[in-house]
Amino acid sequence: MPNVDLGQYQVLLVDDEPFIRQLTGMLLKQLGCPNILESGNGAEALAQLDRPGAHVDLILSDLNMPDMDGVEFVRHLAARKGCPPLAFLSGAESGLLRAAEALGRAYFLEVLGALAKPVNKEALVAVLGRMAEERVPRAQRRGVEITETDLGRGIEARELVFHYQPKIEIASGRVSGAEALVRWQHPQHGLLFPDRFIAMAESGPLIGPLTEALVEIGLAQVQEWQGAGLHPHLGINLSPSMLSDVTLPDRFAASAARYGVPAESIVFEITETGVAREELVYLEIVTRLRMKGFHLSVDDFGTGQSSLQRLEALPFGELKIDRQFVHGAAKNPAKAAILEASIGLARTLGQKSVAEGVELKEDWELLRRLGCDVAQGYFVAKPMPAAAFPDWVAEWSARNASAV
Ligand code: G
Ligand code: G
Ligand code: MN
Repeated sequence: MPNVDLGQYQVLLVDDEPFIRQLTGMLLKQLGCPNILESGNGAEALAQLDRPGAHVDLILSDLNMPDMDGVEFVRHLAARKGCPPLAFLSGAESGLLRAAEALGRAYFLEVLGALAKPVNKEALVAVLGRMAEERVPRAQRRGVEITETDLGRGIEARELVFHYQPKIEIASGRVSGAEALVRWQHPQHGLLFPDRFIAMAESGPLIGPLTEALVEIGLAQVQEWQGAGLHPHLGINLSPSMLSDVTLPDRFAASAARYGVPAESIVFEITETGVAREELVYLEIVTRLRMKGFHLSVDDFGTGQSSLQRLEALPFGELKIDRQFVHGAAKNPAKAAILEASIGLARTLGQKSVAEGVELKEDWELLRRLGCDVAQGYFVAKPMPAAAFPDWVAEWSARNASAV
């Protein structure tokens, strides 16, 4: 169990069967999570959420309920501001649970998973764990209103930092790179995660300055590492909305030259949704990024709508398989099949396969058997501040050397 203090979380349980609410509530209490609200259907749950002063950190909701079922409930939740993360409970077939998950995600809700009823402890722990990561407890950041002006100020004041998560070559155990994940060290609100500000930036005028600032932070970091004899590739995320400015490749190349960092050290991770975009401008930008020597990676592969034909046509050298196909694959034949097919596809296209979200040893072993090239996830390490990275690499390398 990750280090979360569940005692301060408030959970809303939505199910029409009192027995299921009782059983699930009992398990939650056993896991150290005593603050539970209950509702018998979606309408009641919405009323609970609307009560003045009410706060909920996690919603566990049934799908099949009288009056307002789980699907309608999701639609209402999506229309609200600041909806807490949710997970579904259902006796329904697993295909239906997956469809409900997909629907929630399509509405941009944070869907943590689906639990078959009766809920077992292991599955519940997994959902609670997903809520945790190393995030600031939601209780501490509730009610924080982030504005564009504030973000603009934060960028200027250099309050954005990267945390770095190692990427490991599975066959050799070597550290092949790191992914840069942005955090905002906010003077009043503490450490803020990208879900709080990236989307806002993407839809407004800050997208340009933000992209520029992040690439500079990454380049400065690589320069520092190279000075210290470290040569990991650095993965930098680019949102599709950042790829509409044709001068980007030239500007990135000029920045890299200024820092004395070879373009080959940078891997731009671009989500598959972006890869699928038809615009010529997009095509031009990714092609020219590659021409300048930067590497390109298809992020979250398997969740977007890119066609296989386009994947073949674009100059991507790396396929990052989305964690939903990685986590638990060793025990889930459907996931394992998708994983195997994705790794095979990458190999056929001459691309490197990277599995993200590797949390379990058994999934790591499966990836090794399937011939996946690189793994990233909590099983190896969580994202860490820049200052911790060199020591971590030294420790990992020493442990790895003594293991072979
Ligand atoms: O750890 P995590 O919460 O950092 O990241 C959540 C998501 O936010 C990632 O999947 C990634 O898509 C996005 N993200 C993280 N860092 C960056 C960044 O520097 N730039 C962009 N555009 N997206 C990022
Ligand atoms: O979409 P993007 O690939 O850029 O995703 C990176 C996100 O995944 C970050 O939010 C990061 O913190 C998170 N992450 C990294 N490793 C794991 C893991 O093992 N499990 C889970 N649940 N999330 C992870
Ligand atoms: Mn990424």
